[in-house]
Amino acid sequence: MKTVYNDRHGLHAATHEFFRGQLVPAFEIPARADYVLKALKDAALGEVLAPTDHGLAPLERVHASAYLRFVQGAHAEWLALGGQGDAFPAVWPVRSLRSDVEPKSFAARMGLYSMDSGTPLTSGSWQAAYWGAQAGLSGLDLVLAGERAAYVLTRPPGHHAGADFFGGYCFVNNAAVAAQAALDRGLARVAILDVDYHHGNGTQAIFYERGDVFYASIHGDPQTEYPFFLGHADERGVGAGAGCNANYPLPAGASNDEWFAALDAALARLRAYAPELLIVSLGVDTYGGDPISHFKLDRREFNRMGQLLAAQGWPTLLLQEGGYATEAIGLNVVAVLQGFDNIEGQQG
Ligand code: SP5
Ligand code: ZN
Repeated sequence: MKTVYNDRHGLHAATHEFFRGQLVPAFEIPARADYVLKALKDAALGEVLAPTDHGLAPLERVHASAYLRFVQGAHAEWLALGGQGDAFPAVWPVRSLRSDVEPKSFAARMGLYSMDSGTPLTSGSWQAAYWGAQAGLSGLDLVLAGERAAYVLTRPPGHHAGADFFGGYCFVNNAAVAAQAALDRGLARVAILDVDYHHGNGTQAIFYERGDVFYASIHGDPQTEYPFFLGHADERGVGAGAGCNANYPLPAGASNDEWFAALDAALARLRAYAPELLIVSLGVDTYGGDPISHFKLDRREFNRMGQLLAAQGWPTLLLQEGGYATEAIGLNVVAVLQGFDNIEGQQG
């Protein structure tokens, strides 16, 4: 399988993030992608390509222009105000406060356009995230040109980013941008399967009222796991999107049998939807050794996951999301991709 590698990912390099009121070493770091790239090359998995530039327009199809403009200029604004290092939000327009007026204050706009304080906005966040979306679009080009599947190696991840907010280490929703671009290129039905440990609140919200994208997610129960405020089983879509959203929350500590039962159920829903393209939000923070997550998958299970995804027969775009056991992430991703490719070999 070919990989599109966002070679600008290292421009987003946070040192710290907030956790329980303290600055702790950042989890979402450049070494993550470096380890994956090394593992892909060691496994000789296929060609590694650079992204081509599709411009800002495909990002504006899912994100508010004012939000994209803000992220693009935010770190320079922060420095101009005397800020040092990475920028963090500290105040949010929660219930009863207005979010329809964009304040002049930088601190206020940081809050207006974010969902948490755990996402450092760095000098290179915009560049890295922009090129991540371009990598996703370039991977989509490969699949629409007839590749059975493509993998997009990028960071920061995307699935927590909403139409007009960042959070959960995410700034631009790569899966949503790619799904919308596929529709804009003439497809009628796209499925997004999100296997990251965390619910992809941004992706769900972007397509919640639409029937042309089916979002399915297996994740830690939001009662106890980030992002806490979305991802429950009773969220099924509304309006034209009614019945096109399926959440499979599992308790922290869930067994691998429970995880694969949820995958079976999610895939059955997707088969009934009959998508023309599958986009996989491929977080490998479901790994037993992940430092911030609580599922128990290992190499064997990642390989099986890849086989099951390939067995559906849909053109498939796999996009990197989370995974924070830095040294293991490369082998975990390769296990998924090898599982996918084996099935392809047996069928072909
Ligand atoms: C894309 C993705 O996987 N985003 C995850 C965002 C999680 N944000 C909350 C992180 C909480 C960190 N907890 C540290 C626990 C240390 N023992
Ligand atoms: Zn995650």
